[in-house]
Amino acid sequence: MTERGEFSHTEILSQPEAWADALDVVEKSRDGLKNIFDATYDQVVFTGCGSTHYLSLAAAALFQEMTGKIARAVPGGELLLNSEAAIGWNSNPAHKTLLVAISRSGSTTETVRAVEAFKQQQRGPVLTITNYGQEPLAGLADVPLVIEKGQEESVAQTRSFAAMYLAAAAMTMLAAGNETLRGEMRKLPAVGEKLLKKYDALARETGENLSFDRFYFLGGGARYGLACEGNLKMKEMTLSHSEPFYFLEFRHGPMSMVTRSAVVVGLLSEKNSGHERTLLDEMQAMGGTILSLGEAEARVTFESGIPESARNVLYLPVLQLMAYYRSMAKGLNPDRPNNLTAVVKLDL
Ligand code: F1P
Repeated sequence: MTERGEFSHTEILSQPEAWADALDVVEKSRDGLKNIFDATYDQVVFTGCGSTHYLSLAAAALFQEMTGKIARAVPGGELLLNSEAAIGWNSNPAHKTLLVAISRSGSTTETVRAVEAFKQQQRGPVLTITNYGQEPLAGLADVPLVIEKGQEESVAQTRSFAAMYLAAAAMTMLAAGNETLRGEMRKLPAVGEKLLKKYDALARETGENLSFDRFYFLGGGARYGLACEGNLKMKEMTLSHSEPFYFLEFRHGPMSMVTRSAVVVGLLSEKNSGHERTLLDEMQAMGGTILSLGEAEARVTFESGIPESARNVLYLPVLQLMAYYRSMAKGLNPDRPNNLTAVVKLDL
């Protein structure tokens, strides 16, 4: 019999191993991936549900930034039910779309059915990123990326998400022909280990402070999707009000919600940190508690020495730990969130 929260805690702390596995999987699949990326396609669509939709948001932004190709994220349910609005070009079969389907389980109904329809309509090649290679999704891919070390018992995704994100980021560097950055990513597991140890106390102190009743996660560019995931962890694991925003968007209304019981989490970039820090200072002046994360001069400081576009996974561990500690402090079980199952199966 496992203790309440034991799976989540173990999985969060062990995730650097899963990160290394993700990088190995991309390396082993590099020839198959290069064939796909060297072929012609007009756009890339990343799809997933829940956490893996948020992963898709982060991956699409990074892919677009690194390759210059049009890339976007579409939830699996939208790709299945509103494909014309989601990716268009039904009317012009000449346009090719590269579909990257992401799913921890590899069996979420919307994602699997959307990929089946995409293939049936012969819209283009399919890549998948998953943790369970025996489930349907992997079998639908031209090149399946299966990160077994990311498998987990907890319903809330933690190490699975970070590992799948790393695979997507490493695949992106391959597509961009940037082997230097893909090589730099090999340093990430060691930095992840360091962050999990160095900031465990901070994550615990913030997580266990139940005077906080609302959490806002701010991020820009490829960091916005990760801000969305931090928001979902807070909802799933702790049943707390939380919301993600693009950094500067927060001023345009939502900041009215900042009170002394609010935590504003800033996923600081390197190039825009001036604007971002100014906004966080304003929120602090309103009484909010600030938690900034970034490479330097932040409450959680990575000091990784890794270039910005290769290190975004580093925002995740402390945010996952904070949600875990809050869940435990509230007497909840982060392994089994309210009303949730590990996989959503529908009779569509
Ligand atoms: C997708 C998902 C998770 C969510 C919950 C239910 O699963 O919606 O994002 O946190 O666990 O399933 P998957 O397609 O990534 O397996």
